[in-house]
Amino acid sequence: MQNVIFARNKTPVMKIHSTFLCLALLATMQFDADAQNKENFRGRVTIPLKHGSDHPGPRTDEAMNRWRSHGLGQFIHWGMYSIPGGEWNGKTYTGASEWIRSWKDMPKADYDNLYKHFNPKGFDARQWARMAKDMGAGYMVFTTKHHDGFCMWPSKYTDYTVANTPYRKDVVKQVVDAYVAEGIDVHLYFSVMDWNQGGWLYQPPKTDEERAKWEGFKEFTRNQILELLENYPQIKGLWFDGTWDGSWVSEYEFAHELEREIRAKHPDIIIGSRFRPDELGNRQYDANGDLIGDYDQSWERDIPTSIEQLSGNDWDCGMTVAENGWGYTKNPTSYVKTPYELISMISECNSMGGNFVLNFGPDGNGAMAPREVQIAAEIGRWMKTNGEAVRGAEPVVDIRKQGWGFMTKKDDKLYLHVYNKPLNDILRIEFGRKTYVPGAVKMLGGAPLKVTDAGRNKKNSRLFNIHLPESAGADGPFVIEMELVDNTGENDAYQQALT
Ligand code: JFZ
Repeated sequence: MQNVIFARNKTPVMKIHSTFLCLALLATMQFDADAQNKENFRGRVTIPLKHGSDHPGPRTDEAMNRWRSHGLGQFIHWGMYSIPGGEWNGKTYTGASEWIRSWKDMPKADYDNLYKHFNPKGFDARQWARMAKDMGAGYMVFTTKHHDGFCMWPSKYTDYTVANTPYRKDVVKQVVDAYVAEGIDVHLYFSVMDWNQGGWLYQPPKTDEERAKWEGFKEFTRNQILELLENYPQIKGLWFDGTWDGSWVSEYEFAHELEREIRAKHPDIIIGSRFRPDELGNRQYDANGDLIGDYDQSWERDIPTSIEQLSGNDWDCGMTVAENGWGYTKNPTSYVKTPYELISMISECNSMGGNFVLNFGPDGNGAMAPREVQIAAEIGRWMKTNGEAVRGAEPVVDIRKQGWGFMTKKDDKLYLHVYNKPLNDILRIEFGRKTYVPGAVKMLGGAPLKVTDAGRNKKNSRLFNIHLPESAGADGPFVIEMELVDNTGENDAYQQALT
């Protein structure tokens, strides 16, 4: 029997206490021998957990179906770090710009006084929302409080908020109202780690004094989260972050109780896998490999190589435009992705059932960076023609993946997202025996395409050639829509030579 339990292909769960493992092994030894021979047993140990996954398997309620259907979202990181934009005193910080406070070359006092200068004359939430709408985003995630602890809403529980800046107005409210008015769902980002509230600890408290402060911090965190729910009841989800340190990881019971409280107040709310650990210290996936929360939040700036890696779970992929950094960065020191690359990531994530959430970092004055405005416009242009292959589209698991790109589907429509156009202008598609044959085929936003029968292969799969016009792709990536016609009743097959 294997003793290492894999939460998913990527992360072996190592933090299983040995005493617990022994108990679990003893328990499994009492299994009837037949059970061990069952095909699906595969040596998996099921550990009884009080604070593991609350719903193994995806949620299927309307709110979750809606979230799943978005396909494309917008992330916005906006806070006091947007003022320096990755530079201070003429020096450039090569780390993520929203982490600049942790840089040795920026004095803490300088950072902690930035809020006194926050007066973003260029901030217009309705303009941001229109830009997101034109880009084709179905939802957005906004940073209410990042690790620095600065609150973009007038929280009652600290003075370190927008209410005490020259600007004074509630930023979160403006963002929520503007996006909701555009029909874009809003999720709020909230960092549990807080560098400003004096009670934050990295490790569990050791002294009485630390314990008292830490209890105060937990209450403060609970108050702020409930305050956000109370102030902005229109939100659809909470996107938690800063939950990786030992202090919070040891609070599995408190965090679980708080999650229950949030859900009781806001029954449809969507919460990702980053909020709370199980009682054995496993994060994202519990000791049994079941997802904690409603969707897998661990694919950050990363895309799975196959849908199997997701074990059927919902997921999102938060992506930065530069390689590193979410906040405004005057001069990125890392590679900046092109619109083409980002569009291909939309297709790639959607072909595996994930939402692609592209990050924007407006500057300290509230203006979107010109490079990001340009990217949003290019994506919007692509989405206008091809968005139906993203919004509400599902991954394809019963048609073999082919090298020209990615597939999604919706009802009886298959979408072929083409990124590698064959030099002969012939796109090959293979349908397994007794699955489908093509019906009408056309370019999204374009003309019908000719399809010819290309016979069968050794497996008796049916092959079809889609004939592309030479001009296809001249304008960027394109999507072919193909009606799928049921072919499960086919009787034809080649007699293969017996070998
Ligand atoms: C966190 C933040 O530190 C960062 O500034 C940004 O807000 C981002 C969205 O979230 O960074 C993380 C958190 C978790 C992982 C990676 C980066 N992770 O689980 O791989």
